[in-house]
Amino acid sequence: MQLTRRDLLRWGIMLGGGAALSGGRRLSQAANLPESPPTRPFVVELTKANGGIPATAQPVRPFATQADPADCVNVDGTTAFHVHGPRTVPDNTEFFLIHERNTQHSFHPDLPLNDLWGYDGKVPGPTFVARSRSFPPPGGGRAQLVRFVNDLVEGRLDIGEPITAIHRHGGFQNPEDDGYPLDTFCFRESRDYFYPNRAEGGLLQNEHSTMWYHDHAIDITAENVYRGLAGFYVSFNTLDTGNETDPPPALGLPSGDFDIGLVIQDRLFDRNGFLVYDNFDHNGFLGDKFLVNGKIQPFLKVQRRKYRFRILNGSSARVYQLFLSNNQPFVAIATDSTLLERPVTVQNFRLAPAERVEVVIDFTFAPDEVFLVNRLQQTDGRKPDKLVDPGTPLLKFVVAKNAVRDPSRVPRILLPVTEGPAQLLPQVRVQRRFEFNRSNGAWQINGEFFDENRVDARPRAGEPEIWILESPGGWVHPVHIHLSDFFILSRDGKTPPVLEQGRKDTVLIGGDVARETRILIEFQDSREVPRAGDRLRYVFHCHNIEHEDMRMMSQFEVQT
Ligand SMILES: [Cu+2]
Repeated sequence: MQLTRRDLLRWGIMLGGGAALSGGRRLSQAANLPESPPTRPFVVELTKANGGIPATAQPVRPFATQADPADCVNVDGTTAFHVHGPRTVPDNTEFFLIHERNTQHSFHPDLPLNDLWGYDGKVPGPTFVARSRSFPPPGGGRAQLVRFVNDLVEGRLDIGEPITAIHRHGGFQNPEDDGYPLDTFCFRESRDYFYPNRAEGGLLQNEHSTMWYHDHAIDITAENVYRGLAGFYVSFNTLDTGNETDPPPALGLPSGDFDIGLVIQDRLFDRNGFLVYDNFDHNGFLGDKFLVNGKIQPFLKVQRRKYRFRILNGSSARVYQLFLSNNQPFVAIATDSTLLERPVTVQNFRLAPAERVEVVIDFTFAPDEVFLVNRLQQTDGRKPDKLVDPGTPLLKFVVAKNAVRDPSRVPRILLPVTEGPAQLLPQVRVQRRFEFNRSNGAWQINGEFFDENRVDARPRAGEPEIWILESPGGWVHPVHIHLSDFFILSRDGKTPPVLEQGRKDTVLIGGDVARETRILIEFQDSREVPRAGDRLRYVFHCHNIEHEDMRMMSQFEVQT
């Protein structure tokens, strides 16, 4: 009989906390994992036709909203915590209907089709496009309501559990719409998620750009995401209009076919070419094949002009450091959900799980072939090993022969920051410390496993706080805090590097990065009508998803 992660959690953490996991070393011993079969690099093109460039989610006719399901039983025996009645939505809300379903997915022509799970049967899922209601672009901003329906069956891969919750990562949304890990829905059930699409605190500087949505079900997130449940959710506003021909003050960033999300993931396959996942690896699962938008080492045809790429690390545990093969720099314009105040030119950048960096690459004078290369070697979940040369090319850009007219621009100021650390620090009255550590083969924050009955912080809405995130054990942890973005104040007492000076929702701590990271965070009430006297519950956790599933997660309640 094979023990699954679910069994471990049932018999281990659920019954006895850490003690029952004292055999964790033996239990977590990695199985004898295969090496993936060879695949020819750069034979698959990223196209709209093959899903390598994800389709845009299309709205449907408005439908009656429904109450949240309450009876889906999680693998640890819990049921939903937030069970609300039908959502009341603003009049012009856009409605979407997305089925989570099995799909026969082609990673590569040298491998057989794999029975994955996709939103709308797509891997990655369709890209949602939102327009802010706080600062709408021409055309107006609208709230969105998405009904996700669970049509998943186990199928031909023993990966994941058909129990799902959806988190819009980086999104400013209400607790019942945030994919709180207990708030799941099972086979043939559905759940409505309301996305306000408003800027946190009503500030232009907090307008969101690149979010993503993915599964967040308690204890099984890693497997469910690994099997395909992830997609992009992008947002535009009065400055970032999504149309490069709009005159200033619109930013004029590359748009339309020249604005492309790229999600990078690693995967492992058995000798027959079927996806492998190791339930016993609680340190962080690593693959030896690299996907961009669900395809192994694909290529993308580009024109001789500027492109905006929204690059997301959708891997479980792997950290990347990305370079261009022609030594051309990247012009970074956003980190995580938010545009930077000013564009930053970098030769390379690090990308931890769940982080996003948006870059503009100008191919006008590029050679005919340019490769996006990962030069960071990583052999286990602890931390990356070192930079290597030449590294692994992930994606080949095939550059067209002739230059084209390029109306897009990268202005010197992208999103002015009016409430930065200088304005917020004098208001700070509360400081909290969170230590991320390993215990008996599982993962803890301040010496505790995630427990839905325990709340570890009660910040007040609108009152900025300093959180000190510490990883003393030498492991790296990409820490993600739901609801609100934050500023990184310091890395082991030093000013953070330039790409960490914008607003973030995920921060890599520990390892060679920094033992102690200080952040400045202020939570806001995301409800349509904020109300005093409530407690809004959200989680924060390690986004090395195996660590998250082995309970390196905690929760806070925003006091309104
Ligand atoms: Cu971790």
